[in-house]
Amino acid sequence: MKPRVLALCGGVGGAKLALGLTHVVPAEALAILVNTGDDFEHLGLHISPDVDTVTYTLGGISNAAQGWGIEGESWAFMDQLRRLGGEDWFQLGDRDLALHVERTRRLRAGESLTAVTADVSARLGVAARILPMSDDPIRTEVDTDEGLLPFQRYFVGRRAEPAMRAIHYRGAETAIPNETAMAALSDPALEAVILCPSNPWLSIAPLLAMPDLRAALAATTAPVVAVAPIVAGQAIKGPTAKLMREMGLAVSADTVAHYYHGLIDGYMLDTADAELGETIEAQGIAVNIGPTVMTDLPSRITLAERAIRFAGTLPNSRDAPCPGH
Ligand code: FO1
Repeated sequence: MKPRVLALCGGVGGAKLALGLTHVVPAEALAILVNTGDDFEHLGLHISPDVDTVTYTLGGISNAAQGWGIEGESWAFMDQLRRLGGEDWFQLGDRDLALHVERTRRLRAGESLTAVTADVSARLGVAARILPMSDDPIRTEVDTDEGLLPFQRYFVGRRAEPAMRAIHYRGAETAIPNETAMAALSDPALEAVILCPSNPWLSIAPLLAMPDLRAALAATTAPVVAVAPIVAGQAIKGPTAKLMREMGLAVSADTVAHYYHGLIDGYMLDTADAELGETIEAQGIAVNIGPTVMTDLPSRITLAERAIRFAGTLPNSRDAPCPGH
């Protein structure tokens, strides 16, 4: 069945709303397009952190407090690796390691990341479709005052401390976007596209860096709704606010709305930012104001319900000339 709702997301923040959506949209009607720009080869293994975070979260086995990896993990592999002088800057739990080993074997045997992800997520009890954004390699690299860093070296290795100068999405220009997502975006029956509250520049931008996907998003007849990842000038988690400061951008929810301008019909603002509503509406983007901070499963489900309901009230107004321009 073609998806009726398509969610675009990265890791932790996105996975929370994706989980909420699985309680609101029937599994066979929901597809989640996930960032693979964080993927990398490590210890000879192909690791897909955002795909795995979404898979574990929807499979109900994620370490919610940590935001990544599996709950109740054991660390015998890492302990022994350290004793052997192996690279221990990136923590791989024993159960998580099994996925990286098996996925790497299957990729080397010629299977696509999409096919492996579909099988793995089904085996872990996930009914919704988890779609890697492309089977072609896209690698986020962060140009910093310490030089050019592959994403995980920046994010985990250096704890996102170096000052960011620029972000590159290597390979995005030529990567072929996931075909299920592309078909959904051109399907008149698609009811909503939800941009989850992941880091726009690190987790959503790699998706938008694929020209065909960006064009399909801009052209879709479905209403596109983004959920603000910034509340009252703060990022919920991760380096979003720091990156915005390093880009000389105001750390505010309306900065993100502007970044998505031309791609979104609606924007969900937290009540703390209600006063920003008017400036965002002046950009031709409808605004929905209410709690957007997800602290537990009920709040994720409520936000997902509101996002779908809000999308249902929106015409696809992107074609209309923006008032005031
Ligand atoms: N994040 C960390 O801060 N430290 C880690 O050691 C770490 C290991 C790890 C292993 C598997 C995985 O799927 C994710 C992991 N992450 C770790 C999180 C990961 O770097 C981020 O979730 C994404 O790349 C950014 O969204």
